Amino acid sequence: MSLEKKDPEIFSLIEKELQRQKEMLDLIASENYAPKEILEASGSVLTNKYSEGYPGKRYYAGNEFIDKVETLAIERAKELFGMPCANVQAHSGSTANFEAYRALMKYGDTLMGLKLDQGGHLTHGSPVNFSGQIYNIVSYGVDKDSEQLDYDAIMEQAKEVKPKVIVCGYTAYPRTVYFDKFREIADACGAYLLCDIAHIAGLIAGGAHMPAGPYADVITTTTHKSLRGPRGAIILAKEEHCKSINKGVFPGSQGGPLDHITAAKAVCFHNAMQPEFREYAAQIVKNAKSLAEELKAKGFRLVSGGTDNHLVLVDVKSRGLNGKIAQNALENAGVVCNKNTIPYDTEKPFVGSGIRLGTPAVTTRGMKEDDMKVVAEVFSRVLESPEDEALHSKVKSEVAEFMGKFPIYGDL
Ligand code: DSN
Repeated sequence: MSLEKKDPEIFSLIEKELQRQKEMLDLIASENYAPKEILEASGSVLTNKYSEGYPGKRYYAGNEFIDKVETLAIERAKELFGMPCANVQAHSGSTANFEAYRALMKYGDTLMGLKLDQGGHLTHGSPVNFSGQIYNIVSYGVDKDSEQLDYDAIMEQAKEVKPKVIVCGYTAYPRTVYFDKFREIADACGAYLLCDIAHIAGLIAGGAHMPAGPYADVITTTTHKSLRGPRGAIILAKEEHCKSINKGVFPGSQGGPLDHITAAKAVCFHNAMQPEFREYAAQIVKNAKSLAEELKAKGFRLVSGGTDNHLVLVDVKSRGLNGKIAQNALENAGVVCNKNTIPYDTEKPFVGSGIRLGTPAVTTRGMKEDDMKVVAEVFSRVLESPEDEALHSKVKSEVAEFMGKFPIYGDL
């Protein structure tokens, strides 16, 4: 029996969500539209299987085909990111970081990551997260004037602190991450280098950002952001960490892997190896740069002055707003994005002085540089009148019409 007949309530909510996704302009830098083949694999009968363990060494029988699926995912991940070892069972980016830290550090060891309110992630040492509670955190920041990483200052700090692990890779940093410089820093203080490439994995896979593979000891990434795969994560590592990472994932912190998601990850890696994906990654960056220029032309101040990657961080405080007000007004006008702190923010994280915008999702829908003019115009119109509800609902209809030109999922 179909879902529609079995559970019409949930069916109808999924239908409504699909409609919302079709009509709204998604500028959330960490979101994307997984292609149909990814939905197909992740909605497959592989969800029925238990396969604790690894290919060839499972705790349950009946894993003949699951072994082949997981081996394919592992081999493709290694090839895509240029690392000798891959664990494709991590359920999420946060668990991947937890598992990677446990493989590299003892509890209480020192971890150096970027401050959360300057573009880091909760798992990079926030006091409200396990990372800030079980490791000794010494955070680094961005330079106050350039709002960019100051590699000399990080080097100095790292030499003094001597961390066991340095994390680089961010959630709200619009500039290139120079993994080679981080390698030098890690070598100078005897630290392991963990590159959390979740946001830019698709750019790296598509050749639009420098690779992390040649420099990292360990790489963690989600698979559903710019990489455009299923919701999940992987861990890549140098050979010497392979065993401890695998043991850390299973049995260290997880039980059975999600085999349907593993299959979808394998499909995602296959897609990311195709020439079209290189075009996609390049277009994400072109679109972000175009959006940045358009916003600047409309008088918005951008953190760090622009972008090198898929995201733009707009300082809305300089326009007399805060992130929360701006996010709500934009949502009412059919634009989904998120409030964000900006470096040296004086607002609380739930309010923030910034809005983070990203182009992976709109690029999947086929938008090009010229379309960013429309996006910037909508953004500007709404934020000029953040309390004008009549305007917001007018803009919402216009946005829905505009999005109709960039269909997703065709007949779905
Ligand atoms: N929640 C993700 C983001 O939006 O950047 C990070 O995990």
